[in-house]
Amino acid sequence: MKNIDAGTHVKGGSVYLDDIPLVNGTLFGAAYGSPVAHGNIEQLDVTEAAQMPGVVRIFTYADITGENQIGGIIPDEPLFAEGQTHFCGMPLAFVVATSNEAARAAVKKIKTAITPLPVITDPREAQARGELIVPPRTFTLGDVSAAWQQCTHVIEGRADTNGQEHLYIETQGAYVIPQENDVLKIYSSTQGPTAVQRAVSRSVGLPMHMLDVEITRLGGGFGGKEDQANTWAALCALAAHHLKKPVKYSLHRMDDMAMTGKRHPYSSDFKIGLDHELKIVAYEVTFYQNAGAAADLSPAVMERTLFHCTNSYFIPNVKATAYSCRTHLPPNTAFRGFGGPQGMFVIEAAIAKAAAVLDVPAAKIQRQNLLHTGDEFPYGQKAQSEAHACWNKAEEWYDTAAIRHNIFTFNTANKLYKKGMAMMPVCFGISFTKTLMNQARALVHVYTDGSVSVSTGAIEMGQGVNTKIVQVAAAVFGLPADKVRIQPTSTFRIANTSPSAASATADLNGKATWMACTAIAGRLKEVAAAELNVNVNAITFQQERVYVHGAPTDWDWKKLLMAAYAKRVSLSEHAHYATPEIHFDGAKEKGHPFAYHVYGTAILEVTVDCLRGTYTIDTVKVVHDFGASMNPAIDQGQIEGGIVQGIGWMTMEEVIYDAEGRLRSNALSTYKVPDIYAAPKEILIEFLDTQQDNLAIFRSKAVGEPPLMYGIGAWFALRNAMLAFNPAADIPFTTPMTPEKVLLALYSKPANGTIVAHENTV
Ligand code: LUZ
Ligand code: MOS
Repeated sequence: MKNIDAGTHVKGGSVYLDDIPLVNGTLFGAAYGSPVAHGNIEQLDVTEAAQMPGVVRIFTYADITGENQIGGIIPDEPLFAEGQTHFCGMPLAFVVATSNEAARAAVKKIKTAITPLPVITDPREAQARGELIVPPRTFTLGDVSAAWQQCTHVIEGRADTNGQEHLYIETQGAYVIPQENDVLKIYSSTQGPTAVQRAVSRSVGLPMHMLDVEITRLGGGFGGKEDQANTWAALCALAAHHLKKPVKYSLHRMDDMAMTGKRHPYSSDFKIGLDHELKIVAYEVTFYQNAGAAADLSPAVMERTLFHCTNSYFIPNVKATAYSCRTHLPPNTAFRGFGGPQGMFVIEAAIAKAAAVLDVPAAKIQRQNLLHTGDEFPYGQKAQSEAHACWNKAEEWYDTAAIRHNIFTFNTANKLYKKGMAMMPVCFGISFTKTLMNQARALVHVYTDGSVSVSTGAIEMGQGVNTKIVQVAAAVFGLPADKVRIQPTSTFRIANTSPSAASATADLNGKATWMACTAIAGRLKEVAAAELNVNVNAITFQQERVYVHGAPTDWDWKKLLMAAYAKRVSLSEHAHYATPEIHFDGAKEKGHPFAYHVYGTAILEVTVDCLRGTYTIDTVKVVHDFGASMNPAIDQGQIEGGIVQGIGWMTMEEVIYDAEGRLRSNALSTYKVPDIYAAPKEILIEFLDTQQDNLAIFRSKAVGEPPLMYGIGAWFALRNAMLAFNPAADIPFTTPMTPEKVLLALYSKPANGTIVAHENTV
C-alpha cells in the first residue's frame, strides 16, 4: 500500500504548522537566546526593543503564571533563564509583535549584561568536577576482572563520537489559539503531545484538561521533537494566556540550530580481551556522555547506550559504566538510535583495533562473536534469534569473498585511489527502555455511512505510521483503505500519550487500534450472526461485505452497520494496549526490557581519493530482519533514510562548538548533511522474512531506528581504505571522518604505540 500522504505531499497539500490558516489577530513571537553560555545575568534591558514598531509585549521569567520549569525526567530546566544562564541560546526573553519581522527585529535590540562564569564543553572535564546529571550506572555480566587472565590478547583504546543536528525540514514551532474560559488550543510540531501538554500545564499553570495539543503531521522529527518542542509551545502558550490572542512562533533555521540540543557527543574508554580463537572474553567500557546544560532525556539516552554496548555480540564478561555529564551546551536530546549508536561505535572500534593488533580482518572477529539464540545480554534478557541469520545471508547473497577479492585487485592496481569495505551487524532492542512508557490507546468510531475514524497517540512525521494504522483498521474490518481516516493527533481525543519514538509507534498504536477495531468487529459479528442465523465464528468481513464460512452474503457493510445501530449496539471503542512480558529492575540492572530485537547486517564499500582526501560511498548492501513487513515500500524507505542519516553522522556532519560554548556550525553553509552526491550510489536491501512469532503489529518489526546504525560501517570502511594506502596511518577513533581528517590521516605517521596494520587486515 502506498503512503497515504503521497498525494498531498507531491501536490503541496500536506498541512504542517506553517500551513495552518492564521486566525485574525494572530501575533508572532521570537525568543531572545543568551549570548553567553554560562554567567550571572546582571541586567536584561528590553526598553529599546519594547519601543520597536509592532512590538506588543516582551515576556521574561517574571511573567510566568505557573512554574519556571519545563524539565521532563528531572525538573532542572527553567523555561526562561533566571539569575544565571547555562547555555548559549537559553531563552531570556520572548518578544511578541504584530509580525514575524517585527518580532525578530526587536530581539536584536535586547541588551544584557552577563558576568561570565567558567564554561565546560568537555564531558570528561565535567565528570572530573563532579558535574553529573544523574549518578553513574553500571551494567555487568560475568566477572571482567577475573576474565582478563583468560585472554591471550587485551587491547585498550579510546573512541569519540560527535553530535548530530537533527535537521528536520520543518523547524520547531507552535501556534497557540486561546478558546473560551482560558482553554488553549495548541498546534505544535512535536513528537510528544503529552510532553507539550505537561510543559505548558506546569509553566502556564493550567490543568491538562484545558490544553488541547493537536498535530496533523511533522516535517521530520528524528528525536529532536521528542522533548524539545516543549519550549516553543510553552512560550506561545504563556503569551497567548496573557494577551488573550493567538500567538505563533516558527523558528528561523539558524535559531533552531543554535537553541536546540542535538545527538549526544560521547567520549569513551574501552578494554577488550580475546582468546586464541578470537572469542571476545571480556569487555570493559566507560562512557562519558555530553548531556549539555540540563537533563532533558539524557538519563534515558545513557541507559540505551548501556543496553546496546555489546551490539550484536555475545560477550560473557562485561562491565559497562556510563556518566551523564553536565556541560554548558544546549541540552542534548533524543536522536534516532537514542544512545545506541554511540555505544555500538565503541565496540566496533574495539574490534577494529583488536583486528589490527592481531592482524586479522575485523569481520573474522565480528562473525566469531555474533549472538546465538539463548545468549544473555548484559541486562539479563536472552536473545531470541540468531544474529548469524542476517550475517550469513549477507555473506552469501552479496558474495563477500568476491567483494574482498575485487577490492584487493583494485587496491593492487591503483596507487591514489583505494577501496575499503566493512561489515556492520546491528541488534537493536524494541520498546521504550522505561517499561511504563510502553502503552498506547486508540479511539475508533465507525459511522453509519460506513466510514471509519481512527485516533491514536501516534504522530505522523514522514515515517508512515498513519499508513500502517490504516492498514490495521482496514484489515480488521475488511474495508478498502479509503474507508479509514486517521484523525490529527489530539490530547483531547487520546490522553497520556508516550511520544512517537523508540521505533515503537506503529507497534503500540497499531496494537491499540487492532484491539479497538476487533472489539467493534466482534459486536458487529454478533449482529450479523443473529440476522443470518449462523454461528458467530462463521462470520468474516471482506471487501465491505459479510461472509459466512468464507462465502459472500447479501449483507454489505452499510446494511450491517444500520442493523447494529438500530439495535443500539455501540459502533465506537477506546482500547488500551500495554506491551506484555517486559520488565526491568533498576536496582539489579537486570530484566527483560525489550519486546523483541531487530537484527541486520550491512556491507559497506567506499573509495577514497588519496590525493584529495575525498571519498564516495559506493554501495551499502543489507540483509534486514523485518519479521513479516506489512508495508515493504515504507520499510525500505525507512532503511534507506536511516542509512544515509547514519553515514552523515559518521562522515560529514560536524557539530562544532567553540571553547565559549557557541555553536559555530550554525547554518547549512557550515554544517553539511549528505546530498544526492554524498549518498551511497547503491543501496540494496534483502528482506529476511521470518516465520518466528514476535510482539510486533502483524509480526511486522519496528523499522525506525535500527537501520541508522548500518551507517557506522561507513567509518570503518573508510578506515580500511585509508590503511590500504598507508598501513602505518594513525587513525584515531573519532567521528566524523571528514575529508580533512582523511587527508591528515593518510599522510600521518604511527603515533607512539600504534600498531601498523598489514595488507590482510584490511
Ligand atoms: N525515548 C525514550 C526513546 O523516552 N525512551 C527510549 O527508550 C527511546 N528509545 C529510542 C528513542 N527514543
Ligand atoms: Mo526518537 S530518538 O525515537 O524520538
